[in-house]
Amino acid sequence: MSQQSSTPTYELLYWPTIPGRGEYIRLILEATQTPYTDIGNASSTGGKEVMAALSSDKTHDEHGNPPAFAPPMLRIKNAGPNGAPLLIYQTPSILSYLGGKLGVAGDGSDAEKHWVLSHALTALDLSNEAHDTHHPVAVMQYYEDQKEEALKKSKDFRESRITKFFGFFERVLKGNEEKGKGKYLVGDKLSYADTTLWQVVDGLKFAFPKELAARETDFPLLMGTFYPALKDMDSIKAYLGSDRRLQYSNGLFRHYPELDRQ
Ligand SMILES: N[C@@H](CCC(=O)N[C@@H](CS)C(=O)NCC(=O)O)C(=O)O
Repeated sequence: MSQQSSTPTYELLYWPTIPGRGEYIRLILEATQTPYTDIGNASSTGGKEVMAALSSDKTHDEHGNPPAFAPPMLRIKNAGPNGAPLLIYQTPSILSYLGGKLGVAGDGSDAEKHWVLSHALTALDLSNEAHDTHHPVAVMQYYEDQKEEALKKSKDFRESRITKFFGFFERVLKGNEEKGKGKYLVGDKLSYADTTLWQVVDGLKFAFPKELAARETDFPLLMGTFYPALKDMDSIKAYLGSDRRLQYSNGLFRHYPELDRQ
């Protein structure tokens, strides 16, 4: 699916139909109204194209890019050596690349650039821990085969990890309140750390609705200012209302009622 019919510079390669970690990339492209093609969802053969880019037996692709371990990947036209397409992977590597190109990595200073990266990495740590609540033992096995461990993992995640991470981000927002007004983690404008944290909070609201509702007022800046403000930003609001925003299902953020607060 793409925002326009001409061929955009940026191509997202991610599994079709689920938001997953691809969503961290989509959100910053959408927030900045940057045209892109979501290869996995753009056609019925998109999934195969994503798979082909991951082909495990190659040492390089036809343009000289080294192999990518896992999606999301970003392909950028003419950005590689000798004008070849550049292929990069790892969510934070892609975000950091786009952050610099799209002006959403702070004010251009080294300080803000690295604060943005650090906060985005911390939000992605929380995202990884959320994934581990339903797959605490083996990534490639079914949830049903690790349910007992998932119950224990989720209890600890809900009671100590969500609170620790949310408490941390509340403190960051508070420390930056003069410039960021509770809406931005760094400085006085949107960065990819904000969109990444927003997506983690939104995913957790889907996965653990009771837990998040119970904790809503414990983090007034994060839940009362930051979360609704980003959701209400014109570009993000338009995106969230479009069919490009995929529904949560059996991906990174999953809703199993038994793992939520009882
Ligand atoms: N740290 C990587 C994790 C990538 C990852 O786990 N991707 C998932 C989809 S969201 C996948 O398909 N992984 C395959 C695997 O790990 O074997 C990132 O943030 O990009």
